[in-house]
Amino acid sequence: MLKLYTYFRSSASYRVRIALNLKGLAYEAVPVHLLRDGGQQHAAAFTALNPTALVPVLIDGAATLSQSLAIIEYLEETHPEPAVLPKDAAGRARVRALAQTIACEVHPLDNLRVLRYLELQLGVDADARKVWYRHWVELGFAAIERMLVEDARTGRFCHGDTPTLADCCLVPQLFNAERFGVPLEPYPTIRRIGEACGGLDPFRRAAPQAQPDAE
Ligand SMILES: N[C@@H](CCC(=O)N[C@@H](CS)C(=O)NCC(=O)O)C(=O)O
Repeated sequence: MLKLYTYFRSSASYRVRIALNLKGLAYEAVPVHLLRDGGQQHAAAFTALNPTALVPVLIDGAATLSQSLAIIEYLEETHPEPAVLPKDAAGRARVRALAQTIACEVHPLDNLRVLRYLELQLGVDADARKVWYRHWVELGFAAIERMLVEDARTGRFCHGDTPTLADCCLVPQLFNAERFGVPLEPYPTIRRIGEACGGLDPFRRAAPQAQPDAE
């Protein structure tokens, strides 16, 4: 059986949980507590699997995979249906661009280790860290809102009427934004898509509060 090293609140793990559920793939969840014991992602047993000390990691037989987008693309190649990437090259590029706007432009700046570095190494206080967090989410969400509104390929979901890799990334980022109190009024399309996804069982079962390690 597939094995996923995950943390309930990790949005990169949440992306992979959604994709696994959309594809109907059963997996064993192995919790990695990102705060306990100084962060279990730094334990030698975990960095042997992923030297970057980040979750998620997916184990599929002899294959040990890291990076959520690479993992989801792997799942797409090994279990093509139901697809989370469109059939046409331009559609795939659009979905990947939406996904990477979140995974490459927003999320890395607001990751736990970045916030901790601001706090512990640079002495940035809690209010300023919140301003930092919001800034990168707002910049990314403003761009994504436009990418969605200004493109006729946006449907019930980010691209058409079935969930794609873009929705796998958008929903966890939306969850994080709400958790950090980012005002979401300026992003009606993102909110509408978030609600559409929230109505689907694969998304509900992937949510942080539905995880065995939820606190
Ligand atoms: N680009 C990576 C990001 C992975 C990542 O940042 N994971 C976070 C949780 S969402 C993590 O493990 N953080 C641990 C830390 O910051 O020490 C991916 O998409 O898998």
